[in-house]
Amino acid sequence: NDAKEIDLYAPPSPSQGHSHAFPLVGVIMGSDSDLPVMLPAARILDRFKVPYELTIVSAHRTPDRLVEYARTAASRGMKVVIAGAGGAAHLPGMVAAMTALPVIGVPVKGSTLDGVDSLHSIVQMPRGVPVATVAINNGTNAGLLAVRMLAVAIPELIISMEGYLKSMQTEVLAKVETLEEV
Ligand code: RP5
Repeated sequence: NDAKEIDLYAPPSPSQGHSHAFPLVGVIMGSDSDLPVMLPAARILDRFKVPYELTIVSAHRTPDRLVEYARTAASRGMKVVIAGAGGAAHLPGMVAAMTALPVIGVPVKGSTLDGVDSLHSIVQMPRGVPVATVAINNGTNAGLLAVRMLAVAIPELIISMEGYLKSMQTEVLAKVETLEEV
């Protein structure tokens, strides 16, 4: 399936697989074990036809790669970084410390502490260095928030997002009808 096709260890800007040559969004994660949570963010970007790259950047295991990634993200043309991490989740905050781009943090639920450790690590940023934090394991909302950020400068994305909201509404109302028939 999808998880197996992606080369998460590929260099930061390959023009192959799930990474576009000129990504507007960087989707990064601390470990390949975060992939099931981060893949929905990528799927949302696919849906809105937003070019992105997907890769591993570990704050603790690859600190030099983290610095390189964060310091060059803006000059490489990226507009938003989505960063997911579990446990002592320092990745989103450290990226935010080294780039002026908006950073969206995804707390990943680990095998212990239910992801609250990660949530607190990401959301409790010091004054001056914000990270927009979504709910635990909510890669989908991270993708949607990135699209909304890009939509500020890309009017077509506003139209697409309005369509997305409408389709959700239609879906829920169809369920309401089904339930009423029970
Ligand atoms: C974090 O440690 C990663 O983001 C991951 O959520 C967690 C565990 O990593 P693995 O031990 O599964 O590689 O850095």
